[in-house]
Amino acid sequence: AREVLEPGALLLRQFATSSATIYLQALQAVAEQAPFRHMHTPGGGTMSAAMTSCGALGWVSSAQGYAYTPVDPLSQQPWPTMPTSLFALARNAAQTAGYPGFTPNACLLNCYQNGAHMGLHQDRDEGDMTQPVVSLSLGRTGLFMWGGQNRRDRVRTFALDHGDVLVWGGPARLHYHGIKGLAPAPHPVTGLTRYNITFRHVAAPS
Ligand code: MD5
Ligand code: FE
Repeated sequence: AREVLEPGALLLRQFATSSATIYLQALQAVAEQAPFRHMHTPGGGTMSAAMTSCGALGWVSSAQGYAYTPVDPLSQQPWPTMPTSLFALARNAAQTAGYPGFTPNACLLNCYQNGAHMGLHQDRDEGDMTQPVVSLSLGRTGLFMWGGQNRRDRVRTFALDHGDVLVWGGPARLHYHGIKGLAPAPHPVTGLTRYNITFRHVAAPS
């Protein structure tokens, strides 16, 4: 099923469900090389979602700020290669949503356990705003908050279930969004854990 949240933003419910086992295996393989970790924020806090990355560039947060880096600061090695199954899923979802030729080079993996959330924010570190962001939800249901171009705009909440894919671009690319929390019920495969994988095209720094 396709739900247009608003122009540029499409929710492809259950788009990834039939191959979800493959995506979860790919995620585990990435996490073996580059483990999930709780990053620090420029404001002095610690993120409640644990994160890691794969692909040419990984997103890192630290006391120094946010950045996309080619090297994992934990291992000082390049991030793991983006699994071809994940690249293909993202490209296929973007194409389905009307963004052909998506070439993600940064893949951020988020892991939410009880009590984890992600405050309202914009994704604005990518440099290239012409390509969409694609997000894949796996495991326990997350409560997704979705606002507008201004922080004070009205926020709606949607459940993001196992296998749901969001594609976000064009006029919606800079909308505020976040994760309020997790639904109470455990997931049959991942238990109390929710994973979210976002795919972006990050421009070379100029
Ligand atoms: C998550 N992740 O479920 C959330 C939401 C992030 C992030 O927000 O930056 O890692 S995934 C849905 C999403 C991703 C990127 C952009 C937008 C929504 N958006 O512009 O609304 O872990
Ligand atoms: Fe985001």
